[in-house]
Amino acid sequence: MIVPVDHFTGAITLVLVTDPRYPIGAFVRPASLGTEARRAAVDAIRETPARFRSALAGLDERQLDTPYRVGGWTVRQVAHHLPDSHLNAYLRTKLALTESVPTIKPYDEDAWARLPDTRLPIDVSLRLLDAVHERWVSLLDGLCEGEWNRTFTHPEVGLTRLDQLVALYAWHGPHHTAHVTMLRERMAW
Ligand code: NI
Repeated sequence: MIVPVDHFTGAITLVLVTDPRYPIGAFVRPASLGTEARRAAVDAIRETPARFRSALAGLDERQLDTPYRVGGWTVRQVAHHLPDSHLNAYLRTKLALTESVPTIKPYDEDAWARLPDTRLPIDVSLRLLDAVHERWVSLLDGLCEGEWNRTFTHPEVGLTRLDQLVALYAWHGPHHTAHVTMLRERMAW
C-alpha cells in the first residue's frame, strides 16, 4: 500500500500500487526542493511534450477514443487534458511571480474534459503543449534563487511554493504519459 496525495486536492486515500489510476505512484508533495531536485523537476517538465507525443504516436481514431482504464478518460481526453492542466500551471507560475501571494482559480478538470474542444484531433493539443512548455520552461530557467520562494494560495490546498508546483508537474506529465503507455502495453498496440 502507498499513501497518495490526490493531485492538488490534497486528499489522502489508501490505494494499491497496482491502481491503474496511478501507474507511476501518486504525487507526494515535498515541503520544498533543493537546487538539484528542482533542476531535475524542470528537466522533467522540459521533456514532457516530446515524451507524451511519442507515447501517442501512431494511435488510430478508435484507439484514441478508448478509455485508458475502465471508467477513466479516453486517450483523447487525456491528450487534451495535458495542455488544459499545464496552461493553468503556467498561469499560476506567472501570477505567483507578479502578484503578492495571489489566490488562484481551481477548475473542474472532469468537466473541462467533456467540453466540445476535447473531441478535436489530438495534434492541436500536442502543439499547444509544445508551445506552453517552451514559454513555461524558459520562464523557469530564468528564475533567480529568491523567486523560487514565491507562493500562491490554492483555495483547497493552501499556500503553495513555486518549487512545489514544479514538483507536481514533473510528476503530472509522466503520470498521464504512463496512462497511455500502460494501455498500449495491455492492448498490445
Ligand atoms: Ni491530470
